[in-house]
Amino acid sequence: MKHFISIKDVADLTGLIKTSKEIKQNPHTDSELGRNKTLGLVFFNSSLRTRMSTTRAAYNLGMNVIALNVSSDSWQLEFSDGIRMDGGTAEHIREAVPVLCSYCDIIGVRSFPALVNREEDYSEKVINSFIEFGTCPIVNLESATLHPLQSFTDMLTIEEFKSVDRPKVVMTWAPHIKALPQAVSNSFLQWAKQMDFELTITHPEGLELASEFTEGIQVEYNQEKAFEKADFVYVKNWSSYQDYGKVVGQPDWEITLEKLRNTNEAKVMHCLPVRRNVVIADNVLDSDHSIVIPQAQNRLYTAQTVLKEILTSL
Ligand code: AN0
Ligand code: CP
Repeated sequence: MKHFISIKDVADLTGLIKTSKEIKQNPHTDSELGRNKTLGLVFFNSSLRTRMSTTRAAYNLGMNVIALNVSSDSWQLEFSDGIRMDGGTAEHIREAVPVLCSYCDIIGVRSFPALVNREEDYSEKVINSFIEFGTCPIVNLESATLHPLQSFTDMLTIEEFKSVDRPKVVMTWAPHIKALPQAVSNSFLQWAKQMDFELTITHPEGLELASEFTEGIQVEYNQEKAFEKADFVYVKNWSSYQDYGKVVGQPDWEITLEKLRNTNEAKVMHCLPVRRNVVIADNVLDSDHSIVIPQAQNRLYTAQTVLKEILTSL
């Protein structure tokens, strides 16, 4: 594996999931693989899971890790070409990335969308600049439109918790007070499509995601109907794609225990962080339905799998 940007960088998904299960059983088998190699983690936005799990994964492989919080620690970076840099930006991405690559063997990048200009966000300017100007492998730690480390984790988690060969997996929109990216949802669909799932999306009308991600997947606007016999309920808020970045209310779409009664004792998943009693009710998060903690724990093993794949092909 050269870069890890999306599912398109995965040649063998079944094999990748198998490797992550092996790493989970024996996380210290490859503790020499990354000896004298350094992972750089570049954060344009906040993180708890991605930062900690990727760091721990790198340590399990014997790597060194350096993290940079761009917004608070570093220079404000310029991405536009041919401009006179007499404003707020002090360093151009054309210098910053090659310099970072001269210190690091692999670089992970987290950069959320601005949620103002759809075309600009969906052009993936930030992560593509790291690929274009970098000389080392790049790992997507959640870009403007995709979060592949999360999705890989979600597939591993469903594989572990499923009780039937072909589970019914329902991805549901849920309310939130802020404008959130579509990245987790887009990416979940990209990965889930490759699995043997009965896959359904449910959301209020008008909250359709980009058709490139939803093509071929059943959309059910009635949440109650969508939940019938579900084995997994995957919960995520996203801001509007059509009316780009708009926050949609709909508090009645919150996931409550009552709503799970016609499911097949569904396991409830969420990438976290989750706002309690806005997105998911306490009585769900504190019940046996919730698998959000083992799901988050799996971030460690999938991150380690991706780093191992890249280290092996350096
Ligand atoms: C982010 C999102 O929705 O993409 C990160 C999730 C992993 N969530 C928030 O900003 C709350
Ligand atoms: N799920 C996830 O990526 O969490 P963080 O934003 O805390 O990294």
